[in-house]
Amino acid sequence: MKKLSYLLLLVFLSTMTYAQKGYTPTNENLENREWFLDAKFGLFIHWGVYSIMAGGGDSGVAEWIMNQKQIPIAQYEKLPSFFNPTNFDPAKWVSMVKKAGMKYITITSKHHDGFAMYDSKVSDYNIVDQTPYGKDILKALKEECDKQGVKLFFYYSQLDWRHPDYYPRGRTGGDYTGRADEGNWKDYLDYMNAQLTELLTNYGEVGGIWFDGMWDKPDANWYLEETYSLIHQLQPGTLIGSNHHKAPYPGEDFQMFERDLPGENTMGFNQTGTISELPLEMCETMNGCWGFNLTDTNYKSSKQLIQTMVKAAGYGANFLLNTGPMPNGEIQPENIDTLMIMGQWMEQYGESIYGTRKGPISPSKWGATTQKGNTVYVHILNLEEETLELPSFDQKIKSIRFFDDDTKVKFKKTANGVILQLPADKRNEVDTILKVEI
Ligand code: JFZ
Repeated sequence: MKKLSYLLLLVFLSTMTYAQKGYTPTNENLENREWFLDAKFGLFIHWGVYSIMAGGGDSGVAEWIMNQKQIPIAQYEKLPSFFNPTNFDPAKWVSMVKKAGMKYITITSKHHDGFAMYDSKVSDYNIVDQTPYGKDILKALKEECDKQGVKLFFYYSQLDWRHPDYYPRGRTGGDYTGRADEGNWKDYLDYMNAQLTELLTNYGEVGGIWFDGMWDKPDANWYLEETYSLIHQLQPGTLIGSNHHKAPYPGEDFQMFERDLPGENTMGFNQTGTISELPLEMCETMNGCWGFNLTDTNYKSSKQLIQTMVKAAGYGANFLLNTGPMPNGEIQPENIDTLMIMGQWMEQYGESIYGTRKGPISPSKWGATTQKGNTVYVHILNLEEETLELPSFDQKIKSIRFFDDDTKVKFKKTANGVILQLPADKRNEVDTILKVEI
């Protein structure tokens, strides 16, 4: 008897620590991971009632406005009645995504403010019940994605600034919200699981769930085992990823990096430095904000974004590029312009990105490499000199050609590898791509 209860305790403890312990992805899930690895480029969408505030004149504020400006729940709850995106045209959004060369969309189903952008039955704090618009935008978007062959992923915030049972509170969503100092954590998790069940039941095939917010309560027990196995039971093929900035937990199917290349930590978010064997994804903003901001015009150039995408691919990582749609339902014209330039680039050079894996030489200052079969693509992004020495590959080099005009690259063997001749007139301002046959 004693032995049995000890065993049960052990089982209990191990589920706490190990998330979805003993998780073996199904074949369908593994196939989706391959699809994900091939896809390389997706659109991140941060859209919610916070978009109406447009940052409130502060260039550093968007979807966090409730917390940053300490808006009590009772006041914030007025926002949904102003949300009426009459120009929302999912066909337009998805066509834009396709033209940009993107293969999937990850959209906020619920952000930290707790507002569901879909028809949730377990909470009336949602777009259908609370806004004059009254329609389920996730449903409309999913239908259009299915039509045009784009996969849809749902961002879901585990952190919730409004739910009374999100208690004890974490680092954010404190006293200003006006919530009582009580609540039942398990009830909150049940609520979250019920919302996830809705998302995985009512919207057909879901590409993935992109979790965020665990970092708000790093020491809490999130009972990941329950949540992850629920998701994989409902849809075994759905890819789970979480923005917890730690090494992946069992049950997760991909690893993400926020606003940094894998292994880098320029933003201070990615402290573990661990790069796992799972498929990787890096997310990035076009200006400095995720949600729509009227005054942040600090847009990254298409050149900069293409180069980051190429470097991400050099790590084998996808590039999830964000836009924050306006409250009228349209995408900012500046963002559309950038996406169209990236799409043209992908149309011309996609061969060196889609379907590739990381190349034999790790990304460094001068650029990155990708590989598909016997072809290695050398991407020269940043190089003043007209020569470049590459370390030797495992396999013998048969030929090296410039991607742009298919002419041969002159090279000399050295003790360490090869020295390439890269004359100025053969260089491409964004990315000089060499096709190396091995
Ligand atoms: C998170 C969200 O907070 C943000 O709104 C956006 O959705 C982004 C994609 O993900 O960003 C974070 C997450 C954690 C920290 C900061 C920003 N953190 O731990 O400081």
